[in-house]
Amino acid sequence: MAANNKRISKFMSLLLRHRPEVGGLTLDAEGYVSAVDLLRVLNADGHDIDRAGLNELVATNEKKRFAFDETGTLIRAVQGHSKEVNLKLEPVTPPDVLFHGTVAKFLEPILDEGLVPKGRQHVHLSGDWDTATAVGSRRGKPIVLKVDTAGMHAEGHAFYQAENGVWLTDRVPPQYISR
Ligand code: HQG
Repeated sequence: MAANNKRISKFMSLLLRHRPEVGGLTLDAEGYVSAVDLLRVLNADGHDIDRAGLNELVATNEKKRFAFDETGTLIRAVQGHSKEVNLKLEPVTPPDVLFHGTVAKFLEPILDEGLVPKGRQHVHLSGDWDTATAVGSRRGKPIVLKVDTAGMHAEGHAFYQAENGVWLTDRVPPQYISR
């Protein structure tokens, strides 16, 4: 991804997940804003990007963080929100095991109270060890935890998969977590 697009992607994550008001934007119930409005905000903030550039950014973003609606006029972040939005994801059966990347300082509270969403709307889980390692590495030396998703699912916990493949659930009680 071009350095320029990386900067724009970071600003878009702020606007579309956490603080749309920074750009004078309001997310609709499903987290969308008008692509025209978003471009206006990006341009006003000094980012040189037009609609073709936005299409390219969405298509090439390494974590597929953003998506247009089916009309192409609206855009949203596909996961990672702290703002309350209803992504309208259907519950799906997860693989038997999923992974969560974190760091040592969180281990004790996690094993004590389980995984909780903290600032976001969901706990984020990864489908494979390497992705979880990368997620944990954002904060330091990564620790990967295994989650017994089959056990959770059998007990009625709902799982969702965002458009970019990230697994989401409301919380993970400690008895389903192992190292
Ligand atoms: C930790 C990135 C103490 C949890 C990534 C994590 C991901 C607890 C932090 C996405 C805890 C929350 C999400 C407890 C959980 N006590 N700490 N009970 N339960 N934690 O950033 O999963 O690049 O909200 O281990 O790739 O790190 O933004 O979640 O360390 O997909 O697209 O609390 O963000 O994607 O941190 O990352 P986060 P996350 P993007």
